Amino acid sequence: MSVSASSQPDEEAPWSETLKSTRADFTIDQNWAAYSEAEHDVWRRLYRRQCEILPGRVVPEFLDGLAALHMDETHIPDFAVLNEKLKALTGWTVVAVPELVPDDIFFEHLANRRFPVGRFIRRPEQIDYLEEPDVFHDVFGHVPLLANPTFANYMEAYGKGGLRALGRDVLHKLARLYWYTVEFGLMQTDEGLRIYGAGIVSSKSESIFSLEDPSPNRINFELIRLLRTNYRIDDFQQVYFVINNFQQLFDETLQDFGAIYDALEKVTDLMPPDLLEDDRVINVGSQVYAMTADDQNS
Ligand code: HBI
Ligand code: FE
Repeated sequence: MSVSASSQPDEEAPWSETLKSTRADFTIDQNWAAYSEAEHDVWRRLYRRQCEILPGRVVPEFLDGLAALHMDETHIPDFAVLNEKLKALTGWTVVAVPELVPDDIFFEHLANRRFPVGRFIRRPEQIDYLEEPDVFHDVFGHVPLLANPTFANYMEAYGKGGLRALGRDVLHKLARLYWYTVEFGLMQTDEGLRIYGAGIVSSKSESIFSLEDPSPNRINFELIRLLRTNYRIDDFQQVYFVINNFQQLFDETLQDFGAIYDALEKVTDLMPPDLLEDDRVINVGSQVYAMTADDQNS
C-alpha cells in the first residue's frame, strides 16, 4: 500500500515523503499533474533538439515507435495515456520509479514487460548530461523501441535472463549486454550505420559522436566478445557494437547462458578500447577523444 505521491513536485517533497510513496517494487505514482511548466519546458527543449538531429541517424523503428505512441514535444507524457497505446502494441507498460532500482527489482519488471522510468526530469543546467536516467532518457530514449515487437521480445528475454543470472555472480557481465545494446547499440542498415541505444538517442553530442567521430572502435556484435568488455559510465563510449537487425539480438538470447558464463570464466575481461585479432571490425578508432579527455581529467 503506498501513500499517494505528495501534491508537491518530487524535488520539493521531503525525502521521507518520496520514500513513503515507494512500493515494495520501487514504483511510485507519476502524479502527472504535479509537473511544473518549467519541467515540461525542459522536456520540450530536449525533445526538439533530438528530433532535429535523429532523422538519418536513428533506426527507422525508433521514429515508427514515436509516431505509434503519439509521443510529442508538448509535455512530459502522461504514463496512463502512454501505457494504453504501448500495452496495445506489445504488452509493455512503463512504471514510474524515483531513481535507479536494485538489479533484481529491475529484472523482475523487465521479465513482466514493465519498464521502470525515472519520474523526475533533469534541471535546465543539466540539459547536456546527468548521472541518473531521468524521464527524458527513459521515456524518449527507451520507450519508442518497446513498441517494436522484436525489440520488445528481446527486452523481456533480457529481464528473464537477468533473473536467472541472479543466482550466479555474473550480473556485471550481463549488464554489459544491456549497456552495449539497449543503451549504446548501433545497427548496420542498408542506408548505413544507425543508432538504436537509448543512451545515445537521448544525447545530442553522443548521437553525433557515435556515428561520425573517428575516435571509437566499431565492432560487429559477437556475444562472448561483448560480454568480456568493460564499459565506462561517465563519458562517450570507446567502442560500439553493431548488430544487423533486432531479430539477431533476440536470437542471441535463445542460447544457453550457463555455457556462455562457463566460457567467460576461461577468458580475460577486456578494456573498452582493446581490439582482438578475430574482431570483425567495422573501423579501428583513433581513440583520440579518450586520450584527450583523460589528459584533461588527469
Ligand atoms: N534501474 N530505474 C532503473 N533503470 C535502469 O536502467 C536500471 C536500473 N537498475 C539496474 C540497471 N539499470 C542496470 O544495472 C541493468 O544493467 C540491470
Ligand atoms: Fe537507460
